Parts: sequence; structure tokens; C-alpha cells
Amino acid sequence: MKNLPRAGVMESPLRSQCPYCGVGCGLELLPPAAKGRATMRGQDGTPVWGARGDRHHPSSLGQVCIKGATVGQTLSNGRLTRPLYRPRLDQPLQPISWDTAFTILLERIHSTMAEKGPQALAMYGSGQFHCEDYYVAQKLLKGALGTNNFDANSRLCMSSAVAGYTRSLGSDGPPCCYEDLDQCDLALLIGANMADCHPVLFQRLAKRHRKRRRKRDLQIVVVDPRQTATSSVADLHLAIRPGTDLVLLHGIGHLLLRQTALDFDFIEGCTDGFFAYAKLLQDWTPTRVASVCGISSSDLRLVARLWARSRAALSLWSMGVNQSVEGTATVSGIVNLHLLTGQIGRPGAGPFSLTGQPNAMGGREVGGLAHLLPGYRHVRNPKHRAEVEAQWKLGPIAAEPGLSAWEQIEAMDAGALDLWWVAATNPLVSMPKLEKVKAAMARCPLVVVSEAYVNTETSRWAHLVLPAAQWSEKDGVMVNSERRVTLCPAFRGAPGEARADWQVFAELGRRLGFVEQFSYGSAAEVYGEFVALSVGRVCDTSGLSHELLRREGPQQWPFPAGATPGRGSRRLYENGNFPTPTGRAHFMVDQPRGLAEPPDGTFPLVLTSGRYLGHWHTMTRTGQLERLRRMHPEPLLEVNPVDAAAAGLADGAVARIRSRRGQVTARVSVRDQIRPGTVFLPMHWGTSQEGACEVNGLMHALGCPISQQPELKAAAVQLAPVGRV
Ligand SMILES: Nc1nc2c(c(=O)[nH]1)N[C@H]1C(S)=C(S)[C@@H](COP(=O)(O)OP(=O)(O)OC[C@H]3O[C@@H](n4cnc5c(=O)[nH]c(N)nc54)[C@H](O)[C@@H]3O)O[C@H]1N2
Ligand SMILES: Nc1nc2c(c(=O)[nH]1)N[C@H]1C(S)=C(S)[C@@H](COP(=O)(O)OP(=O)(O)OC[C@H]3O[C@@H](n4cnc5c(=O)[nH]c(N)nc54)[C@H](O)[C@@H]3O)O[C@H]1N2
Ligand code: SF4
Ligand SMILES: [Mo]
Repeated sequence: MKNLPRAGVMESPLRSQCPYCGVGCGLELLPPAAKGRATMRGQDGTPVWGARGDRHHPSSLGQVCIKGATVGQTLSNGRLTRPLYRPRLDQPLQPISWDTAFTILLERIHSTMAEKGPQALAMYGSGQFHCEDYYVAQKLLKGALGTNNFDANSRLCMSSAVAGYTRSLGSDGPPCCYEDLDQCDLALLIGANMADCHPVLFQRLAKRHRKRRRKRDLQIVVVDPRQTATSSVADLHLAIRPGTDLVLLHGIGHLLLRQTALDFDFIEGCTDGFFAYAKLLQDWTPTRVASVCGISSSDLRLVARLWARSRAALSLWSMGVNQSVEGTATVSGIVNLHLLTGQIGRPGAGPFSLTGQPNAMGGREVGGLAHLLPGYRHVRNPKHRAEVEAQWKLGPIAAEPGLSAWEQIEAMDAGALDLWWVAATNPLVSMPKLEKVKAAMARCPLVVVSEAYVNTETSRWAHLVLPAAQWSEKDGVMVNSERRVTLCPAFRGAPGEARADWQVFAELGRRLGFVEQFSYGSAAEVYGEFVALSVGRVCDTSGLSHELLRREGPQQWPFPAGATPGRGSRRLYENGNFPTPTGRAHFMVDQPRGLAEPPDGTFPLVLTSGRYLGHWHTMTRTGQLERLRRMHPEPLLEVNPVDAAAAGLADGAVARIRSRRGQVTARVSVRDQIRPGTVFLPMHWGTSQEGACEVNGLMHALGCPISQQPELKAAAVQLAPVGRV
């Protein structure tokens, strides 16, 4: 299989990875004039690229969902084409040249360095960067500017998984692969609505489930306070109270221990900390667990029995686990069960985080969080810093982690940040506690937003808006949830003066005087520099290059220099050896603490939030498509009949939803599918979209103390019909 760098040569299909979710399906891109295809037209009347599943992509085998299939129609409408600037937020944005934009950036950087030092500069990036954008961004901040204040929206997304894997197994890195979905006999889907959010993987599992001959060939257990399209196929749905996942996991551990359904050889040979963990489990008796989680103890016993009997247990999780004040502990709680029963490092078994964004994985590998450096290195580790310093030749890297996403907001609010640069994320929809974010941004002397589309919620609060070339317009690499690396070639031109993010960061690096360190001839060169820094690390990709990926197709890591390209899947830790100092994985002992803001008499309900199948986050792409808008015409508040009656709300009525931080209105959908005491809103509608609903104005910003991931899945709220208080 072959990937062509440019459109125009029609014989070989052009291949890429879908730029939406972390499944990372392979796409075949169909040029506007492809033979035998009616030419589709975008909103602006111009012919658009088509997309269909790439049968050669080992991760998706030709499958796609509605978002991947329609992505071509969303790429050219409403794009930013020129840099824009205003000195003050009450002035209109005016077009400027790139040269002026760089001058504004340089002046601000120099004056900030002189007055406050580099810690008053920060960048907030994204799991939607290509690896090359990510790599140059954090080299610019951590190397050239001397501050580790580079963080990404992965902090709101995968950072609990990163922290959980690291403390339990010794390193980040999901150990499983998608073939495990074909080989497991128990799939525990905890805090993941795969049917809507990782649809191609869900279909793979659901198809097997439909065709199973005996129940015990594949059982699916779903843990979610709501019934979803995912739980509709489950053999068992545990509708636990929000925030009680760790209790549930300890309850399962308790029963496994009692049934002596343990893998003693694995525990003895490959782990430590068992006795302390076993002691913790004593307290989590079935009666207590059932009562805290709000489920029956017979259901609890059933899930423990299914696990005890399973030959290959696979846990799949996403935001219902990660976005919690005990997100890291819950991830470790999942890993604990796998260690207890030796369910890791073999076909069909293991703890498997479903990555959210298309390149959140690559971001972790290149060092895209404030405490990381390339190659899963840590800024606190002097050896790691020395290795990166030697490669970069930009001087010493600061020894302390930089400001994480929410810490950047707090610093800005305290007047301690003079430059906040947001790139490829839309925080004025997606960050919690939006009123505070707005107030903080209003205090910052220079807010820069690198963005592909015009007039997003966040660019309305920016002084300097930089037009970004997006996926399809720049060469780059993305890495999906099963550690598979795919080349995403440029096949369309960028509109107007839009530039690739990495090129902007590199040019600023050169203008800062680091000419040699930031002179890259191509994205392939950037990638080459990064992979050299991965040698010998868990995520070794030193054998990969754009050229190899173009020639051989997508590859899974580890892929050290000299590795043979192949399509087969591999797992980490097959030899029972873990990248900890002792080579053993750790049982982690964490006492559950529950929600940061539990419901009370005034705010009696827990508001949770999440996603719809047809929309992507803040809808800058999917919001353009009539077909997707028809699929989900408005944000609906899901309410149980008991809570609806108590609040005087009928189905279809409009409710006011109020938390300690703000209020929004939304139409009510009364349904049994959500457990009493919990209500749900989708996260997608900001203020730019019809049906505006600023959900995150309601959410609090308290986060997990280890991963610093905010608890975006729960805030205490009250409901009232609109018109009454
Ligand atoms: N269609 C679509 N797909 C996407 C995205 C998108 O925007 N649209 N975004 C991508 C990204 S970045 C991400 S991070 C993933 C997210 O993927 P998911 O995490 O699967 O999606 P969410 O809808 O955010 O949340 C999943 C479920 O968590 C449940 N939940 C809430 N609180 C709790 C709790 O306390 N415990 C448990 N067990 N469950 C709870 C919610 O009811 C919800 O059904 O999706 C990716 N895929
Ligand atoms: N209440 C609640 N809040 C949440 C969540 C939740 O479940 N509930 N989930 C959280 C999670 S997991 C996530 S991942 C975040 C997602 O939230 P965001 O990251 O804010 O969402 P997106 O809409 O994906 O934002 C990406 C932006 O980058 C732009 N863009 C696209 N390509 C490029 C490019 O190549 N370069 C540049 N410079 N810009 C580009 C897009 O137009 C868009 O404006 O939301 C978080 N917030
Ligand atoms: S499942 Fe995810 S990666 Fe695959 S086509 Fe859909 S959005 Fe794209
Ligand atoms: Mo995410």
C-alpha cells in the first residue's frame, strides 16, 4: 500500500487517519473529480473531497462512522485566512500580516521575559495537533523559552489514564490492541459510551456479541449511570451512582479475593503491594459496595463471577473514569483487578484506555503535557532532562512541571500570565467554570488563538488570531489508541495565508534567535528529530519515518530502528516484565473519596455531561453539516421521570439548570434510561451554535490531585421550569 503526498495522481488512493476520535480509522480520500462519483459540493458550492474506509488500515479494516465519512465536507467552509489583531478586546479584530503577527509575539515575549520571567508565558495545545505540531510547540516553550508551561486539552481527557498507567505499571502506554476485542471473553466497558464515541470499535465488539454461539464466548458488562446505545447490547448494565466506580472496583476485588479466583503465580512473580491491597479490599464488602454504588448486590456478585470465570478479561474505559477527582485512583483500581488475576499481556486481556482525540497518544509520546518531555520522559528526572537538553542544545530545561491547563487559568486570573497562547482547542466551550476562564482571559495582556475556523467562542476573546492549516492541508503523523502510527499527508491546499502550527512555532523559534534548532525543511524532518529521542524508551519509534509510513503503511509501536514493518498487532508486557525499578507492576491502595461536589438539599441532582454520535466537541466542523444537525437538532437534558416530576417538568418542557457557578436552559427529555438523581447534557453546544448551551458554565474545576484532570463528569445542580425560579 502506498500513500501519495499530493493529490493529482489518481491511480493510487490517497490514505490518511481520520482526524476525529482516537479509534484512528484509516480513510481513503477521494478527490473531488474522482471517476464514477457524483461530485459533492460544500456549503460554499465548491467541490469537496470524499472519504471512505481504508480496507488496508489494520486498525479499522475499512470501517468508518458518519463523522469520518463526512469529514471532507467540513474542511473548507468558514475558514480563517489571515492573521487578525486588536490591542484591546473591545476593539474589532483587523487583518495584519504574518510579519506583524510575529513582531507582536516577539515584543510581548521579550517584555515578559524582562519583567516577570518565562513563567509568565504559557501555551495550551491539543490532542488534535499532529505529532510535529506538538513536538515543535513544546520544544519552543520548554527549550527555547525556558518554561514548562506547555499543557494540552489532554489534561481534560487522558491525563488520569497517563498517571494511572505510570504509577501502576511504571510507564504510560495502553498495553492492548484492537485484536483483543476479537479475543476477549469478558468486556468491561466502564465510563465509556463506545457506541457513540468509539463507534467503529464498538461495532467490532457488538458484531461478535451478536454472533456468539454461547454466552460465555463473550459477555459485555457496561458501567454507566445512564442507559446508552452501548449498554443496550450489554449482558449486564450496572447503573452506578456517578463517582462510585472505585468503590465498585474494590467490591469486585473483594469478591475475587474471597473466591480465591486469583493468579498467585502472576502476583508473586510480577507484582508488589499485594498484601496492602488485599487489606484494603477487606473493608469493601458486597453489602457496603452495593449500597454506596446504588446497585443490587446480586449484580455485583454476577460481575465478579464473570471476571473470575473469564479466560481473557478486557477493561475499556474513557471519560466516565478519567474525568473525576479520583480519576487516577480509578484507573489504578482497574489495573489492580487485572494484576490480581494475571489478565494482562496476553491475547484478549488487559486494561485498555480508549483515547479521546485522534492524536492524544502521539501528544503523550512527544512530551505534550507540562510534566513530560519527549519519549515518555519526566521533567523532574535529571537524567531525562539531560538527554533532551543534549539533543535540543537550547540550554537547561526547568526542573519543575509547568502549569497544567487549569493552573494556567488560575495564574492568568491572578495576573501572573502575560501571554496565553491557545492552539487547536476551544477552551471557552470545553474548560470548566467558564465565567472564571473569561475573567482570567480578560486580565491577560496578550491572548493568542491559533485556529482553523472563523469566530469560535475562544477567538472572540483573543487579541491575536492566527489562521491554521488543518489536517488534510499539512503533512504529519497521528497515533491511535492501539499505538498505531499513521501518516496523514497534505492533499489539499491551505486557505489564504493559513499555516501549519509547527511552521508557526518553528518560525518564532528562529526569530527568537535559535535558527539552527528550528530550521526544519519539512514535517518529515521534525518527525525524524522526535523519533531519535524515543530510542530505548517504552514508546520507541526510532525505526519510523514519514518515508517508511508512506511506503509500508501504518505501524504499531514499539518500532525500534531496524524493526520489520508488519500489520500484526502487538501487546506490551507479554513477558510479565514492567518498566518499574523492580520490574514488577504495583498494586495501588486508594481509599475512595467520592465526588468533589456531592448533591445536597439545595442542589439535589448530579449533572453529568458527554457526547452525541454525530457531533465532534465544539462543532466547528460537524456543526456545519445539515445531516448531522438533523441527527441532533438541539442539546437535550436527560431527566428521570421521578426527578422531572419533583421539578414540575414535563417531557419537551424547557428547564433552567442551575449550579453554584451559573445557569443554562435546555429542553427536557424525560426518560427512564437515566438513574434518578442524575441528569445529563451534551458538551457540544457553546454559544456559537444554534441552541447555545454553555454547559461548562455550570461545571466546577476541581480535579484529581495526581493527574490534575478536572471532574467534568459531575456537578451538583437544581432544576426548575423556565419562567419559575
Ligand atoms: N461522537 C463523538 N465521539 C467522540 C468525541 C466527540 O466529541 N463526539 N470525542 C472524543 C473524545 S476527545 C473523547 S475524550 C471520547 C469520550 O468518550 P466517552 O468517555 O465514551 O464519552 P462521554 O460521553 O464523554 O462519557 C461516557 C459516559 O460516561 C458516563 N458517566 C458519567 N459519569 C460517570 C461515572 O461516574 N461513572 C461511570 N462509569 N460513567 C459515568 C456518561 O453517562 C457517558 O455515557 O470520545 C471521543 N469520541
Ligand atoms: N462538560 C464537559 N466538558 C468537556 C468534556 C466533557 O466530557 N464534558 N470533555 C473534555 C475533553 S475529553 C476534551 S478532549 C475537550 C475537547 O474540547 P476542545 O479541544 O475545546 O474541542 P474542539 O472542538 O475539538 O476544539 C478544537 C479546535 O481546534 C480547531 N482546529 C482543528 N484543527 C486545527 C489545527 O490543525 N490547528 C489549529 N490551530 N486549530 C485546529 C477546531 O476548529 C476547534 O476550534 O473537551 C473537554 N471538555
Ligand atoms: S470511529 Fe472515530 S476514527 Fe473512526 S471514522 Fe468514526 S470518528 Fe473517525
Ligand atoms: Mo477527550
